[in-house]
Amino acid sequence: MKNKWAIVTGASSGFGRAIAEKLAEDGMHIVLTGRRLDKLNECSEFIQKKFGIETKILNFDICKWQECEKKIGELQSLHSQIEVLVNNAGLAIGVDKLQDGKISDYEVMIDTNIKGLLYLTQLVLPIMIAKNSGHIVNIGSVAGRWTYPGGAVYSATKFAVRGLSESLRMDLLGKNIRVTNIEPGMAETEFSSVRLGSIERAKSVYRGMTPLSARDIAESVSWCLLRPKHVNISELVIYPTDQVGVGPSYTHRKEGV
Ligand code: NDP
Ligand code: 8X3
Repeated sequence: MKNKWAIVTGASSGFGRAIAEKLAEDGMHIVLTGRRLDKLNECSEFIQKKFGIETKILNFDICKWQECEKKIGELQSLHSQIEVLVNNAGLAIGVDKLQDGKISDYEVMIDTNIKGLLYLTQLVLPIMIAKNSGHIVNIGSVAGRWTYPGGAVYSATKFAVRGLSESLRMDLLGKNIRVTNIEPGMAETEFSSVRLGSIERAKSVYRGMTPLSARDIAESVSWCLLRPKHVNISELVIYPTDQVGVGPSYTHRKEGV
């Protein structure tokens, strides 16, 4: 992985930040993407200093095709070294039942989790195909396998990530490009604050249980990337030990906490 570049979307927080750090630790140079420039700058400085690797920041909204096209176009000089795309940027908004939710929230989830992932993949694939080498890691979710009340549209977007990952692996047969779908359960990042709109409400999601950490997922991404080139880890479902399914009834919580 030395002298190779990885593009990590949503590197301004949570999994993306931890993945950027772990891949930098593995010796990769990192393209950091996201909308919050201050957070990307902070991550960039931190990993450059700590691991002595190079970074490039692409500050854009993944929902906007023209911004994606323009920003990925800035990577021309790195084409021969781009080996990895981690499609991580994503979010859930709200926990309303389908009939009660807002169309605008549904659109944001679909635009980010499906269309954004598709845009970046479409833009980066020709670079990988041209050099007959690459690895695309999609961050799906256990919600892409099992659903729960109030999770319809988020779940649907992650089912789409699973479908796209499966199809892409088939379309790329013979091109020496690996495709991995990582499907985490509950992990404490900014995910629940974004979804529920408050840090206090987010805290209650993890009350009395031990969630996954962003580092847990970053280490799994690194492990998949570091398998020999003939080994493609197609899917990884990763639950915290205290969670065995999606939805409240499948989470173990300590009494009185
Ligand atoms: P965070 O909220 O901590 O991080 C989400 C990241 O996505 C941020 O860096 C954010 O950057 C980026 N992002 C969101 N919208 C956009 C956009 N329009 N354009 C560019 N970047 C965007 O959550 P997580 O780290 O937990 O989430 C990462 C992925 O993991 C998501 O796909 C999520 O669905 C998935 N996941 C999370 C789980 C969890 O329990 N935490 C479990 C399973 C899957 P910025 O705001 O700066 O643009
Ligand atoms: C989110 C996973 O279990 O919190 O992608 O719904 S879960």
